[in-house]
Amino acid sequence: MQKKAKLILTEAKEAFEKSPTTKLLYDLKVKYLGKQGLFSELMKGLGKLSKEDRPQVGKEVNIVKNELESAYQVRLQQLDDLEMNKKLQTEHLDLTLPGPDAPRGNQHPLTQTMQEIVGILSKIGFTVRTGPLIETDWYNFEALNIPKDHPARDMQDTFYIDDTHVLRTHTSPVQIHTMQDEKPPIRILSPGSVFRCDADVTHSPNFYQIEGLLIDKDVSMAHLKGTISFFVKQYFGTKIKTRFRPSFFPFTEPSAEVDCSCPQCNGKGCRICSHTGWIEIGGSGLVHPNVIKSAGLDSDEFTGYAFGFGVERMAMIKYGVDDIRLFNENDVRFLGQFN
Ligand code: FA5
Repeated sequence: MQKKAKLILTEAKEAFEKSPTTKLLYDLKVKYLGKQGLFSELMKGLGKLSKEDRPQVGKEVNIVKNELESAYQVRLQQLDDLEMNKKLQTEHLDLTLPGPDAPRGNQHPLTQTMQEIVGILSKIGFTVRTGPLIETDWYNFEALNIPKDHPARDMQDTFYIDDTHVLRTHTSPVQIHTMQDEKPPIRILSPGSVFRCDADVTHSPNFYQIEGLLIDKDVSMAHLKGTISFFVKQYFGTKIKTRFRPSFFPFTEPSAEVDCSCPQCNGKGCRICSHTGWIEIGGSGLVHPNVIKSAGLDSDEFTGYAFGFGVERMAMIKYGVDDIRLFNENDVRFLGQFN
């Protein structure tokens, strides 16, 4: 048996030496050292030997097998080196080629929309002011001329925190904070998160509004209309028209809903504008004297206008997005389109 083992070793070593590639060398390894290879076959013969001879013969055959395994490793290393050298001689690495581009992130479309709106209105003197997300009932409602039990409270489904605190339902309370803190003339914008118990494809329970407030002397609807028409043309394009529809907000008098002609169909009527040619973007009006008084200013001396736009609504109209939930799903295939 030992003799046979040595014969296999000699034959295999010769075959390993002659093998020109690592692939063929591996095939030889299987032939000689594999589970069903020649050595395994030989080992089966151990069982036929006497108990006394078996350990010694087994030991010697194993030594031969180990020698064959190291012969394989030596040849493998030689072939690996040869193949690598050949590659290095024939293939060239061009270190001057640019690497693959790292994927670039971009700002969230709502952040971009808010920055764009602020950018436009800051050109005509508006500055940014923020307010708390948790408001007292007084700031969110009463100071804005919405007393308790007033039916107007039903216009906004409110998340109450306790009897006197709410998640603000609109950015209008910032009007009060600003009038309390600053002296007229006041010209501010307030972008931020608001909350309402409201959810469908165009309504979200947590969305963004941008509030505008101007307080000065002798402010009229003409000033409001001029500002909003300027803004709409800057944001959507010069072809877009603005329409003011009489409406009701307790904190403005008179009040008007602001519509713009649909930028997707240029006012012809499409799915985005429910085939009316017009889309509502927000509410507006002249600040109610009661609101000016609540904030501690003299309503005989000062007048003002205010408006509040839905930021998601503005982005949806401009980019033709038909489902508000897309903004919060964090799908990079959607968000990456606003690069
Ligand atoms: C208000 O919130 C008033 N505070 C706006 C205002 C400010 C009027 C100053 C007068 C003076 P309204 O509830 O209509 O109004 O909301 C304003 C805009 O927010 C809507 O036109 C719409 O664009 C957007 N909006 C309202 N509810 C949702 C919602 N659930 N999801 C997304 N956008 C909404």
